[in-house]
Amino acid sequence: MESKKEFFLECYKLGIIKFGRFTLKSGIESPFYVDLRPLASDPKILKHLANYLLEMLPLDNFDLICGVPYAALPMATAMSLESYIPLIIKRKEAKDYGTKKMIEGIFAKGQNCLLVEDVITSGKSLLETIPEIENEGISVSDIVVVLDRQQGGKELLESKGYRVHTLFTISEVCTLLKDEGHLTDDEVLRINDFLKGNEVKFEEKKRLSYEQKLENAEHSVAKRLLEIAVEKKSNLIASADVITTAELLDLADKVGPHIVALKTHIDILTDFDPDSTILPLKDLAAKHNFLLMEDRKFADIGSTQELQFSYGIYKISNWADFVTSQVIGGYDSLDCFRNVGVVAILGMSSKGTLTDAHYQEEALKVAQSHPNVIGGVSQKPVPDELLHFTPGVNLADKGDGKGQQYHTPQHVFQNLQTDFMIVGRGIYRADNPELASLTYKIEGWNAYLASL
Ligand code: BMP
Repeated sequence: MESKKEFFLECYKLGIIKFGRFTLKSGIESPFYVDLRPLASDPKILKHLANYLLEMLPLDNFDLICGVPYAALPMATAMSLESYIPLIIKRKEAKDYGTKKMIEGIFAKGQNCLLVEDVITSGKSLLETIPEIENEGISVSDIVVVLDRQQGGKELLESKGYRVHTLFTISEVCTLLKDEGHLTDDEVLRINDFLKGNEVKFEEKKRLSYEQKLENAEHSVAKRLLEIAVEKKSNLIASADVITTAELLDLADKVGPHIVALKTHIDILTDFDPDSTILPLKDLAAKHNFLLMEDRKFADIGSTQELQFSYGIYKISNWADFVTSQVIGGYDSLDCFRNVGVVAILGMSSKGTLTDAHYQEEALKVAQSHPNVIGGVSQKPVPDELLHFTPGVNLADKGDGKGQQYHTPQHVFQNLQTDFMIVGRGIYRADNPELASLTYKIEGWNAYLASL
């Protein structure tokens, strides 16, 4: 086997430790996050790990091996296969039917069991697990742990008389990663501070400017939007939720000079006609230099979306620069939006929206990985590589009585770190939409500058 150091670096490549800013279950902010589950995805590493753990132990002492669910289960299984010590499985909850057993497998009272754990932090979860095994008449003398986070767990268990064997400690791992250039001195200092029990100060993450986003942007539509923002000093998208072509074109002409994009719901027009609606709209977009964003919120399988995008009377693919899409149809459902940018709906502005934290996390993964996606509609910060669009902005109102929830430009730029605010009724319902769009443009730009 390679050296322990080389072995750790192999494990590290699987993404088992991340450094940055993480909120732990307890609410404490931690400068690192450990998840050893990926180790089971590489059979060679898992086998080596089992052997490293076994090497540290007085194997003759043990009649049984048991992993603490779930992360340590494959580790305990691999150790059992390598050592021929029989495995037992501890359930997380007793079965509510049949035998109500907590421990599965063949064992006898009086046998001694080696307990396997992936990570030890405070030791509290081990102290809950051990009695459940001991209640079956099995004794526990030793615990073997892959990584000790050095937050008192080992000491706590040793004070109760258990022997705790740890393969790696977090300090040892940090030194190793620093030597290999994966961690800076500052990060190591912060981690050491955290391990000493001090509250760690994280630098407030700065939002990126449009120029910085432009440097990183890959999609041509994202680039054009950012270029227009810089040129016009505007981050305003006007939502033209009007129902006649005349109103749409009138609004587009009035607000055009102040916006980066005009957002349409083309299917609410009562008199849509490709020639008299779309051709003049495209002319106005060219005249005032803004993009067309069709807020179709596609939400179907890829094949149907493809038809909705290119056929029917609206033929959105012929004229929209970018479209909104739910990502509920999954990654492949976005493939059909070739040549346009997609703004993924990650979280909605309306009260009681079903886009909860879990949905947003999963939707974000799709958005971040799909090359057609330029950004997301969201009511919370999104990763830097995506453009962030936020509707629900109004200077006068808090809501519309129909579920819409409004915030100010200050809030969305400062707290949500949005890139583009979307304003509908605040502009098209104003007595003077042109003036209103200018006011929102200035408010939005100042709020953006203040948030930098
Ligand atoms: P208004 O500013 O009048 O509330 O309009 C908001 C616009 O943004 C509407 O066109 C709406 O469809 C859209 N929108 C939203 O309000 N919340 C979302 O989460 C997503 C949206 O696209």
